[in-house]
Amino acid sequence: MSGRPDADAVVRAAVAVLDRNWTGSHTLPATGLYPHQWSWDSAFIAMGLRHRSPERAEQELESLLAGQWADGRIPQIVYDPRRDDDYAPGATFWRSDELPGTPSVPTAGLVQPPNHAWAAWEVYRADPDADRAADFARRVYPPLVAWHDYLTGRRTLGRSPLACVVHPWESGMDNSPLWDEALARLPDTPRHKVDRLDLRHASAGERPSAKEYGRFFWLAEQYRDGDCQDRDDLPFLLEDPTVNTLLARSELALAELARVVGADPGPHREHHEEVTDALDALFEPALGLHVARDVTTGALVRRATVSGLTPLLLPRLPRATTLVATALGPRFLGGGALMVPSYDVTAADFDAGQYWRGPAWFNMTWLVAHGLRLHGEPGTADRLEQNLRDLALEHDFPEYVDPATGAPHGTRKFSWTAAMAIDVAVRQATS
Ligand code: 2M8
Repeated sequence: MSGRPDADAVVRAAVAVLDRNWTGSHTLPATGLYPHQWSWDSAFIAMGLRHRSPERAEQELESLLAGQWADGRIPQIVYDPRRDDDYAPGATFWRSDELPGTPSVPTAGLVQPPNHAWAAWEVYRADPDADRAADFARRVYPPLVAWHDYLTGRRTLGRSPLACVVHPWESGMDNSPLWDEALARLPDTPRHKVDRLDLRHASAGERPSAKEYGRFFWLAEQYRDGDCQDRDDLPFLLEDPTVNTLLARSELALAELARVVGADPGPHREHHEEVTDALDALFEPALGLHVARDVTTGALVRRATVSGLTPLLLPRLPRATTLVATALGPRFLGGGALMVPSYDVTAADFDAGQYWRGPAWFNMTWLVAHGLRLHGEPGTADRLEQNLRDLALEHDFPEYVDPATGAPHGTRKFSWTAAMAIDVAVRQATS
C-alpha cells in the first residue's frame, strides 16, 4: 500500500458509497449484486452511519424491522418488489404474503446473524439528540426482544441454549467450509431453475459453485414448503459460533436498552451468561477455536474458520487466551495476513479469492479486532483496523480481499465495507 490516507479522506469516500446505495429508507449492500435490504448488512451499516447521521442509522434499522414476522423473526432479506428480476431467489420464490403472521412487505423466510440489538444500542449512544434517541430506544426495544425470543424459543433445536441455523445463508458465511459435510448429504436438484443472476456482477471463481447453489435452493425450497416452520427434523441444522456470539453480545446491548426504557435488564444479562457458557460446547481443543456443531449427527465440524474467532467479543469468555493464540497463530494472522482470513490459511483447500473459503472480509475483521482489543491485544487490533480502512479506500470498498496481498475481490462500493471503514476512521480520529 502506498502512503496512509487521512481519516477525512476515508470518511468522505465511504460516505459517498453509502449515499449512492441509499434508497431513501435503507441501504443496499451493493446496487447490482444485492438489490434489496439484507438483515445483518443493515446492522453493520448502521454502526458506520451512526457517526454521520444517527437519524439515518435509526431509519436503516427501523425499515428492516418493518419486515419482522409475528413470530419475531427478522428476515434475511426485505425485498424491493421493483427489483424482483434482479436477484435470485426473489420475493416470488418465498411468497411470504401467503403465510400467516407475515408483514406487508415481501421478505425471505430465513434469518441472518443477530447483530441488530448491538447496532441499535450503539446508534442510540451516538445520537446527540437525547429525545430522538430515547424515542428510538422505546420503539425498537420490544421488536428486538421479540427477535431474540424467536431465536431462543424456536431455534434452540439442538437441546442446548444455542440457536441453530437451518440454511447456510443464515450464517451470513454462505459457502464456509463449516457447511460442506452437512450440505453433501443433500440433493442438489431443486424444482426451481437456479438462476445465477449473481454471475452478472461477480466472476464464477469468486462465487459459490453450481452444486452449492443447487443445494442452497433445494434447502430453501424445503423450508418454504414447510411454511418456514422450525422443526428438529429439518435437513440442515447447525449451531454456528458467530450467530450465537452475536446473540450473546446483543443480549448485553438489550440489557443497556432495557435500562433506558425502564425495563428489567436482568433477564438479558442472564441470557448473555447462558449463551456464553453454552458456546463452550463448540470449542475444539485440537484447533484452538470454536467450530460449528451439526445437530443432525451431534458431531463438531472440525474446520478452523473466522466464525470460530468471534467469541472473543464476549467479555467473560473462558477460552479467550487460547482463542487469541489461535488468531495470532499460523492458521490466521501468523503468516502476516493484512486482515483476518475467513478460513484456515494452512488448510489444503484454502482459496484466497473464493468468497467465504479464504478471503478476508471487512465485517469479520472488524469483529475480530474488537475481540482482540477486549482480550488484551490492542496492538494487533489497531494494525488490523488500519489495514481495513486503507484497503477499503485503496480498492473502492471491495466486498472481500486476498488476506495476504489485499487484492480486491467480489463487488465494489460494498456498503458494510464502507460502514466499517467509517467507524474505524472516526474512532481513530477521536481517540
Ligand atoms: C452474501 O449472501 C447472499 C445471500 O444472503 C448471496 O450470496 O447472495 C453473504 O456475504 C451475506 O453475508 C451477506 O449478508 C449478503 C449481502 O451482502 O451477501
